[in-house]
Amino acid sequence: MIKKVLTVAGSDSSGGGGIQADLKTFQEFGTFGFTAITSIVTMNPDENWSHTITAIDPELVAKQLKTIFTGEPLAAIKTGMLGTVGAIEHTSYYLKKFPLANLVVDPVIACKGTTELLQPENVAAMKKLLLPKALITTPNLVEAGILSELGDLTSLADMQKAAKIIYSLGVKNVIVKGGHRLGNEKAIDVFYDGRNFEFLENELYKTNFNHGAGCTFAAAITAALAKGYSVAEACQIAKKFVAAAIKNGLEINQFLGHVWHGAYNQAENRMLE
Ligand code: PXL
Repeated sequence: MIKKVLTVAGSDSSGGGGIQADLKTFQEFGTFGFTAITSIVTMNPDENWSHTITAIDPELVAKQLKTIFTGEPLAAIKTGMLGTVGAIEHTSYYLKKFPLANLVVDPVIACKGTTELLQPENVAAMKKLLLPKALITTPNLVEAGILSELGDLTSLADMQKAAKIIYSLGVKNVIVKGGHRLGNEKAIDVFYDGRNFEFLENELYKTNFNHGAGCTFAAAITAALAKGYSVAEACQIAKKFVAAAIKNGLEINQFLGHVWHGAYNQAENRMLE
């Protein structure tokens, strides 16, 4: 039976991040994707691609969840941009009613191209209602700085410190993504399971076509968990998957370029175009 996987997240109208990244990634992993849309992000080419986030009414989020949680249980759930405290509360209700081990919380606190941070009350609700139920959370450097309340993180030691603090919020595993912001030669992530640290390394690709990388990474972890991989294995697989997606990034328009979610499975086929 194909594994059912859900993303509770925002819609990225530009197609590279958010639920679009999640569904494309779920499909590449051979899982069956469901979506509960919490917000819609639009970009304005007349204002240098400035982002606007429009939240969906929490009652409509609840209706989507009710639809999705009918029938065979889900194998894994990912949360991304959550829009409102109401959406977080409804998601938490369904996680209580239908407990599952494979919850991945991608703590989307800001997206590239906007200085608008997720409201502090959303961060508080995510910490209280979602992180304690999660198998893993996947903050980038900025998000890890906010969740840990350590502020700017500039070294691997800082990332380890933040991972420990975030772990203490009740999540079973933490992976802090160093990415290009760490300013290292390599793309290094710090994985912490409450006992040991592991460093996941990959070549750092010099590209601007990397929109959607974070969502794609967390979606790949979610799909790999659904397929039965351990959380450590899922992170390794996701790292390779997103590295291929970044390496094969695509220019979308004059403002941005996306990772290509199909690259891991299909990169060679592009040569035939
Ligand atoms: O990359 C973070 C992100 C997450 N979710 C949605 C987004 C973005 C960035 O644009 O649009 C819906």
